[in-house]
Amino acid sequence: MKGNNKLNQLLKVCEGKKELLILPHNHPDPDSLASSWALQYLLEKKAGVSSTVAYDGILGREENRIFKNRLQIKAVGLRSSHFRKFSSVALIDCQPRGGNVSLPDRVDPLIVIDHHPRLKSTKAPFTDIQPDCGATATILVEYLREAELALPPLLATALYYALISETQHLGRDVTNRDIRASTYLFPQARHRLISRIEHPPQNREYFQQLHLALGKTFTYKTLIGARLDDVTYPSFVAQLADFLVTLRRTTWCFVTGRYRQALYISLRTTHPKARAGRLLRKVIGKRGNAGGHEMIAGGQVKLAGMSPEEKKELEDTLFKRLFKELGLPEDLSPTPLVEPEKK
Ligand SMILES: [Mn+2]
Repeated sequence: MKGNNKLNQLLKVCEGKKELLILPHNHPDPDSLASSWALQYLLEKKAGVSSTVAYDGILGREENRIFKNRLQIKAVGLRSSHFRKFSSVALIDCQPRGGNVSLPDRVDPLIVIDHHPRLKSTKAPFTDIQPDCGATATILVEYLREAELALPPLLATALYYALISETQHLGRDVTNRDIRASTYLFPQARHRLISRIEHPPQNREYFQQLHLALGKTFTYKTLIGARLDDVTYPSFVAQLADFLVTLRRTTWCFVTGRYRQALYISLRTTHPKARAGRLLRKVIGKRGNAGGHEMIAGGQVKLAGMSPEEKKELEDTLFKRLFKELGLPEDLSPTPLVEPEKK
């Protein structure tokens, strides 16, 4: 079996290593955090390697914060000193030069495990890139099963939540491998805890941000879009895109939002075979980075040094390029999603 080879290879590259730095992508989501934890657990038990999980950026979504807290995930904020302290690095749910992980150019990772399409530049002593998995968690579950390791209940819960949150309960960009992984995890996961994570208490700022965002949302034929200015956390862009694409008769959704010195972009579609990732890479081009699957894709463009006009122009360009790719006329006039209340 292929998995067997991969597990042995992974353990082999870790031979003689004492400590490893595990990096999920920036502003990590449950898939990247749970998968990082699973790798940490696997290597500790099977290779005697201890590791630290560190991430750059913030956990913005309340779901993600409560996920990390309730499941007691030991991930710390990334510091530049981490790269001096650790001689070996593993990238999880992302790839070097993918634009969404703060890996210094001079650092070559030892391990790269991801489910996004392989970047041409991705090279490491160990790589396992499986774009036909709906979540990186699936790849790690396969290793853990191969290694015949029993899972602590909270790790099983984290991996199960990673799978269902990444795939909207196995409805989006999934294959049989994801379903097998979730079937294995299901009896071990703590479902009441998962329900709490899925429905966290939200603060007022969240509703305020949602209100402002809906006011900036428009439709063009079967596209729904929003150009948010500053957002309070970057994953709000993806969160809003998931929400907006539920509008009846909508087949595409495109949302942009600015956070610090970057523009975050999310693309969603209701077509199961639409190759959203490829489309978004075409739209963004060399301006930034993008990755994704059939139905979901995300990307970033650096905004450092741009004037307000240049930022606007960039957003105009991205929307125009998207219209062209989708065959929408450029001169369509947008319809606001919600009309302001008449006094
Ligand atoms: Mn993922």
